[in-house]
Amino acid sequence: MTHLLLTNDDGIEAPGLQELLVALHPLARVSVFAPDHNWSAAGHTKTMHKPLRVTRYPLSLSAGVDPAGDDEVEAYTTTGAPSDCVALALLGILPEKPDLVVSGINQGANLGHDLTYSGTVAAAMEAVISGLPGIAVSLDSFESQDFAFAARVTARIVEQVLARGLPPGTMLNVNVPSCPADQVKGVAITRLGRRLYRDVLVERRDPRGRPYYWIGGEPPSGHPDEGTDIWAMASGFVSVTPLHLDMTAYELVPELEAWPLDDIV
Ligand SMILES: [Mn+2]
Repeated sequence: MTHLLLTNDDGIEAPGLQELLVALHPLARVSVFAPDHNWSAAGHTKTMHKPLRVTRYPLSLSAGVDPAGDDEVEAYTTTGAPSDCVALALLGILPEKPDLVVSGINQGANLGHDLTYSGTVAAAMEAVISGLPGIAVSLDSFESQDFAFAARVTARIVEQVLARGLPPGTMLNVNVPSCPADQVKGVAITRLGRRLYRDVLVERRDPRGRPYYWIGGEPPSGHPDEGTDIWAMASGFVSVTPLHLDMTAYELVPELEAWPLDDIV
């Protein structure tokens, strides 16, 4: 039977994970391995300098709606980051290796340069590094708790990935607009856009008068270049961006080969 590993970066109690669990359950056996607290913007972490705890977590399809329901799923929570969750699961805590790793549904879009910060995307990248396909899914809202449409979209994409596979070393980054489902224009296959961050330095004083800092400011905006993930969110499309982990700037290789560095050795 097909086996999915579900994780996220908002933590195992997040409503986006619960909604996705319910949507994916009819497609496959689903195991959950998610952090015990919110790791948003934790990026790709490999915890090396402290031990990681793993505990079984009582997660069920009915999520407390039916306390007597016998619908508990195999779920684990850890003190580690989202990428640690995937590593721990695949290194042997899950008795059977999954066929696909799905991360989400994140509260807040992951677009353009966000991918370098995102714990949601990092978990899918960890799957790719381990030789499995990965899908990261985010809802373009920091407030809306309505993950139903995003969960349905993800189930459809998961079906396609299970049927067709993804080439080795690749993953999908999915973002879903948070407008009502009947206003979504369709699915756009996109490239990464360019984020515009509006971070500001916020200085405060501790009780002993010493300064400390927050990275504050407004949520990021972005350049809505047509065909990008940022454009898709601005235009009401579901965005599906195929990614690989090869970050080489191939166009720069010939230029750098022309640099006069031959006399170094
Ligand atoms: Mn998050």
